[in-house]
Amino acid sequence: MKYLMNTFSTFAILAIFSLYASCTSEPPKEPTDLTQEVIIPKPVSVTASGGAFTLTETTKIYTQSDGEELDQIARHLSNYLSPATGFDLPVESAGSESDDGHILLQLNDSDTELGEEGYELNITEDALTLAAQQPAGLFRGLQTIRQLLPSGIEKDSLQEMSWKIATGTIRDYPMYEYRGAMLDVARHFFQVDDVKRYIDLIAYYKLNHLHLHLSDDQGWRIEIKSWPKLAEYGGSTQVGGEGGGHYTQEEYTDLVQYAQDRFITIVPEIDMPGHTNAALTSYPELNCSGKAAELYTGIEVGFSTLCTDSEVTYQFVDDVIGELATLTPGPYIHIGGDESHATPMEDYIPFVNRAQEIVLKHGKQVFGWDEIANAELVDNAVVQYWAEAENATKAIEQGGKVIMSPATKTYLDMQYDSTTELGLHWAAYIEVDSAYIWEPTKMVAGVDREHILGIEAPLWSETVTNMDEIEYMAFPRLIGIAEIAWTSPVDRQWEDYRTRLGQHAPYLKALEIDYYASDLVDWKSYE
Ligand code: IFG
Repeated sequence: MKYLMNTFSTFAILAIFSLYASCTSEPPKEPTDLTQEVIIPKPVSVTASGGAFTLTETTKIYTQSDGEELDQIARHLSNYLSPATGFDLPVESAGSESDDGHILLQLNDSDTELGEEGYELNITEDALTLAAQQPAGLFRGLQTIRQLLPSGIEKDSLQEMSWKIATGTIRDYPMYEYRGAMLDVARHFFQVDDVKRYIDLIAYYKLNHLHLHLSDDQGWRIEIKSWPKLAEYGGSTQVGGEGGGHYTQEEYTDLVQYAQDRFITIVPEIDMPGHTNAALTSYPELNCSGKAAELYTGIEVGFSTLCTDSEVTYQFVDDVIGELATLTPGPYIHIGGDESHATPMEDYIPFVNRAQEIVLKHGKQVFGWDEIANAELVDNAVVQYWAEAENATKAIEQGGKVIMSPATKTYLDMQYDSTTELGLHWAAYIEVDSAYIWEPTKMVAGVDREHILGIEAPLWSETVTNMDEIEYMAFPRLIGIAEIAWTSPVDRQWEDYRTRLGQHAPYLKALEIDYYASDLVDWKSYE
């Protein structure tokens, strides 16, 4: 009997295993209809021609126009493809030869509809041609190629499978020129490699700005050579009191370059005059009392202020912005300006006016949270709407542009629902549908399409301490916000998006993104 039971249980185990194996690794379907492929953000237009292009070890990547930038983009493509395929695809300048099965990257400056970041992908059974007006458009097109290949392409180990892409044409370009994410590295500090991982992930969804919240009450995170104690002492702790840290100027430069190589612009923020306790602990002379503040590891806001009637403060602002501007090729310096509850408005306004002039003096454009619209905005100022609609209105009345970051829709530190262990809910609980079902031009009366430079999703880190937690809070909501920033509202419907997001799950798994598997989505469990 015992033997019989052993035989039965062995059989049962084998049966269960083979059932499990069949439902988790269903062979990838032959891609034949390009219009059925899931691409997020959703492209402008897709037409199918019913065949399939096959990537093989003999595929070559050609660049039509000479230039280091195209070669670098082609090498990105080769690097994206090699771990899972095992192919080491060469990059060559295109000549007359057109060997079958090749990939061609070309710039076409007459296709003006594509703009700075648009691209056209023509796929036949013999060749895959990616054309753009600008190099950034080629890089955005690479992300689409990645999503057209089987999800195994994102695995970092060799996958024995065929690599087919459905044939047809994709023509695509973004709605908004500013499509961003913000990472708060002040409440909790994140190492360079974590920030690079975040850059990799936002690049995959065609975002093009990363705003780094580099200073706050709990930490100063960027080396300033003329005020060394800011990072050394002001960066020595974080929320909760364990850990801390800062980026040396060399590390910051490395991050800027890493982002730039992915056509992502870094927007550095030094929050002031409020949210400055870390600076106030580092230098007594920055405090009106002349006495240094204590390090702070809690999560209250609105209790700190620079001493706005002391000239030392403006020397400090000038030195900090000057060093940061030198390190930042992007056009913006973000001066914060939020929640300055300890700064009387009659002091706040002249401070912000002077801080703006300092940014201009160092050749940069002013960027700030919506409260700075209470000051006199300088030309080309960008105001980040997060909470007060009247501030957004004041901004456009002064000719400013607005970045839409409504806390009730885009704050990735908001809990998904009351059971989410991480995050806050002062603005709202934000489930995956709520983060998608909104329209930037309908958030503030009078703030219309022509006033909106773009969209940005901030992730505040009071309760977020590591990369897994960053990914859990950011994904999948950031994917939907990336689509809102890229895709026209006429092409965005929740039911269509939730279906595509569910089918996109194998790519999230292959990328090892620690995403929140919302019950609102039918997450596909096999490729
Ligand atoms: N508001 C504060 C942030 C952060 C956030 C957490 C802004 C502009 C609440 N300011 O959002 O520093 O504490 O959700």
